[in-house]
Amino acid sequence: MLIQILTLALPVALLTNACSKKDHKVSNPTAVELYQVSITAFPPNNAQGDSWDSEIVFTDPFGRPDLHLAILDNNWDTIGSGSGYTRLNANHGNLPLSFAIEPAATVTLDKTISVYAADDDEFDASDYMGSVTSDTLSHFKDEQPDYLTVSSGDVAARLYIRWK
Ligand SMILES: [Ca+2]
Ligand SMILES: [Ca+2]
Repeated sequence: MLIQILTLALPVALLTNACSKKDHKVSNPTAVELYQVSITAFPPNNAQGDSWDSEIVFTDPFGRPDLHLAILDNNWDTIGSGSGYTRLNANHGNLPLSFAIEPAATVTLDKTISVYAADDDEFDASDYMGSVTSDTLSHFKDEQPDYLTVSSGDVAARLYIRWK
């Protein structure tokens, strides 16, 4: 419960803090550079309520997920990806999980940013976990926050951006 409260309270505190840094604002921004994604929540089990991987795999008897991301804009173009995580603890003890986006993705303000999360599988197609999508980036150009908080269903993330 304590972790849940901290997860809810922290973004509000940081966002408020970001608002006060007026000296860092870009005049007439035209794009953002997405350089990091932090996953703050993802579903503990698949849609059938089972662990993400078969428990008969001898290298991982607990069926822990292998979390991988794809970053898309609203034209469905892939604009970036991050290195993945293999065999995460089923208890989510490692959240938030940070993914460096390299090279950083430049996204113009008329677009949205979507993050697709999946359990990567060695021998068949990845298992879809969920996705989150930001508002159109121009909605944030006056405030110019350091990151956007996005959530949908069991997936939540922060999108860390630089204004350009
Ligand atoms: Ca799987
Ligand atoms: Ca897997």
